[in-house]
Amino acid sequence: MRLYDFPNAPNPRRVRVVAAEKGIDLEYVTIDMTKRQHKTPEFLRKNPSGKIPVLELADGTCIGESIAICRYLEAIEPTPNLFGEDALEIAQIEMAHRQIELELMSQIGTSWVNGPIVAKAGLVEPIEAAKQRSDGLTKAFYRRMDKELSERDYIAGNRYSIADITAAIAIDFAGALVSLKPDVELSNLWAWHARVAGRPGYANA
Ligand SMILES: N[C@@H](CCC(=O)N[C@@H](CS)C(=O)NCC(=O)O)C(=O)O
Repeated sequence: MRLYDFPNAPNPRRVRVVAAEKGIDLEYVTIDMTKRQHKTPEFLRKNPSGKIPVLELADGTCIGESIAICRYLEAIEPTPNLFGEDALEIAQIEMAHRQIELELMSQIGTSWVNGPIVAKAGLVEPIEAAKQRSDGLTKAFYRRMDKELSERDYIAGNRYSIADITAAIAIDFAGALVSLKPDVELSNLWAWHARVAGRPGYANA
């Protein structure tokens, strides 16, 4: 299986981490986003959204959307389980993960799109007010995480799941490229981050 990927992009990284956790070997093909290779007619045939990641199977079937790909990997290699084992746990992980995607990752994405790096590339006219708002919502979500992580070791309960993978990758991206590193005083958040970052599957992907 081939993964269309780009090194600093957070969404393909989610797939790389899930594959590493499960010991699944993928062939990585770099799509250079700085050269707009994700918008070529050839790539748009693989994913009409013009976004990475895309997983291409041996018969040429293409799957877009990082979580659709991660769910495919979970179905072909169920161990370790990352999306929940029983009805309640599946629902709890889904709830926590949806909130991380919609209330944290998407806010970081808004700050990124309206920030200086994208503006310099001349792709989007930045809206400063949108950035101010999403910066504030991101920082408020960090404080919420810090409070919740004082009561449990992982985002969705007491074990590692896809919610931790998405949250840690979003935070790494926010710190490295969006000037939204969580404050050092958020000690529960940082202790959780160290637990996640210390996993070989996370660190090496
Ligand atoms: N919901 C999609 C989002 C994919 C996405 O936004 N990928 C970024 C890279 S991290 C991208 O390709 N951006 C290019 C664009 O939006 O034009 C997923 O989870 O795969």
